[in-house]
Amino acid sequence: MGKNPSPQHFDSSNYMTILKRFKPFKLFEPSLGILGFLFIVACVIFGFFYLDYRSVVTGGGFRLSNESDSFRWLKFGGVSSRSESYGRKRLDFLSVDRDGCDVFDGDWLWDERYPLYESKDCRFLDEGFRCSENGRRDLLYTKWRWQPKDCNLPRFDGKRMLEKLKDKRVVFVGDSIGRNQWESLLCMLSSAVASNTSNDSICEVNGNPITKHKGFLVFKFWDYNCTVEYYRAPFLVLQSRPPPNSLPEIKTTLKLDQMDWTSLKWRDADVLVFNTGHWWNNEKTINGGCYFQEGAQVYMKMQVETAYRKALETVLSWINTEVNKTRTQVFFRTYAPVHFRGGNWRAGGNCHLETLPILGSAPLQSSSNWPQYHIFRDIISNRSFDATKVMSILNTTIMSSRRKDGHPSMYYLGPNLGPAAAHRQDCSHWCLPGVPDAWNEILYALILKQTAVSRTNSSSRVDSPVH
Ligand SMILES: *[C@@H]1O[C@H](CO)[C@@H](O)[C@H](O)[C@H]1NC(C)=O
Ligand SMILES: *[C@@H]1O[C@H](CO)[C@@H](O)[C@H](O)[C@H]1NC(C)=O
Ligand SMILES: *[C@@H]1O[C@H](CO)[C@@H](O)[C@H](O)[C@H]1NC(C)=O
Ligand SMILES: *[C@@H]1O[C@H](CO)[C@@H](O)[C@H](O)[C@H]1NC(C)=O
Ligand SMILES: *[C@@H]1O[C@H](CO)[C@@H](O)[C@H](O)[C@H]1NC(C)=O
Ligand SMILES: *[C@@H]1O[C@H](CO)[C@@H](O)[C@H](O)[C@H]1NC(C)=O
Ligand SMILES: *[C@@H]1O[C@H](CO)[C@@H](O)[C@H](O)[C@H]1NC(C)=O
Ligand SMILES: CC(=O)N[C@H]1CO[C@H](CO)[C@@H](O)[C@@H]1O
Repeated sequence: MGKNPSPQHFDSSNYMTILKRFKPFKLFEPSLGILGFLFIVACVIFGFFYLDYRSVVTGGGFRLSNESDSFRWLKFGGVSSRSESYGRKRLDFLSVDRDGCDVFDGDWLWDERYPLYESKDCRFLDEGFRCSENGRRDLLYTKWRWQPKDCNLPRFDGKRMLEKLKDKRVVFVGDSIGRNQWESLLCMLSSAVASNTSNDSICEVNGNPITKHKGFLVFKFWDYNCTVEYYRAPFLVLQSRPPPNSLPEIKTTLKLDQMDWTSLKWRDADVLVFNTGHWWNNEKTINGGCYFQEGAQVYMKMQVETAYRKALETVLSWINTEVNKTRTQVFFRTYAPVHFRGGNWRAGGNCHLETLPILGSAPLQSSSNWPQYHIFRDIISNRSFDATKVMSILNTTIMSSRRKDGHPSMYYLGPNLGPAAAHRQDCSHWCLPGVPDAWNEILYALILKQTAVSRTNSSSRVDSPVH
């Protein structure tokens, strides 16, 4: 494609002189003429395609900085079915109909403009997510952008998001993968206001440092009066002491019919992002003396899957009855897949040799690996309960399952402790910058979209202009 012959070599005067030189071949003259003409037409069409392709690539809110970018992009997106789908012009997600584009159906594309921030510039990150600082050498994993098949996401703009979130509370509730996503958003937003370092314009409202051991942390962007909060509630439902006179092996119980005790603190948030899943296994429950309880009854034999179902139903009906949908936008992020190869996390499973995502139509990891995802899908597909009325689903499981390259693997200890032993890898959390940034870019798009929809509906409400 780079050797595009320039059309002036084939202009008509050249063509005439060529014809004059080859007078003896008069017999072929008409066909030569037709051939020449066709060749010129082909060149012109080819030229148009080339230009059009560039305008497709540069249109729709995505501007690639220069030519080398688009070639690199081509190289990585070279599977033919993908090239076809990328030749089609996509609409902006914000301008298509509400159901016009499934942003979770797409592919990872190489993009030189990524990452959105560097971990060394972000003080909100746990050590465990700072992969490159902890010794991970390859940085390819920071360069992939999520591209939906049928539309373009808006490019993330931290200032614009903060303006939307002015005077608002954004709350993440869930396990440490939720924390992963929360820290990602803090970095994405803070890099937008990073020049205000003279005044500490972002801080934890109770003066707490970032540490894994705090049950909740509230960061405030002072210039926007916006807080971005994290509440640790890996099961979402309430874990507490067993009822009196319980069997001695019952150390704690999970009350499947009650929300986590912190729920009062975040019920009235403006944006709520839930996740759960990774703790719903025997290891983190029954094997540790944590049994399931409903009402006053503790079940000694209830399966984890059954308990998980019941807990999800509790969460959904709580959202349905307790959350003011006019005020609060609720998101539920689906299970984030793990990528242990050759065993689980205890049995020496690893992911440290993975440096590329699964691209294009390459086969995905079998989804039977994620019972948590399927149970969630089952529950929200209950017809008598319209989940979409209550919340938006951040359906990130499948897109993330392509990112076997995105985990800390051996690089979750601090820079001074060196890589962890090869049989002790973290293939559950995600390096930052990395995959959770893409979840947050989608969250950003959905928040902007929601505002756009409510603006078109209510004529009385005057929203701040969108830049
Ligand atoms: C093209 O982009 C690359 C990477 O983004 C950059 O290093 C290079 O300077 C750019 N070249 C031009 C001519 O803009
Ligand atoms: C999530 O996305 C996948 C892939 O696009 C799709 O097959 C699945 O139905 C979606 N699930 C939900 C709950 O939206
Ligand atoms: C900041 O936002 C909160 C709501 O989250 C609101 O109650 C409060 O009045 C706001 N403060 C200022 C100074 O605007
Ligand atoms: C820094 O803060 C001031 C006021 O607090 C604001 O006007 C300015 O836009 C901020 N700069 C950046 C880069 O966010
Ligand atoms: C729900 O929130 C809206 C907007 O904040 C408020 O006007 C309304 O009174 C609330 N409804 C209830 C039942 O609290
Ligand atoms: C579907 O939801 C309704 C109302 O929340 C509930 O009563 C019913 O048991 C659910 N059905 C299934 C199959 O889970
Ligand atoms: C918003 O408008 C859409 C169609 O324009 C309509 O279907 C929907 O019910 C409206 N929602 C509200 C809350 O008015
Ligand atoms: C001018 C200004 O934005 N001042 C803020 C500096 O940061 C503190 C909190 O650390 C705020 O209380 C001030 O309002």
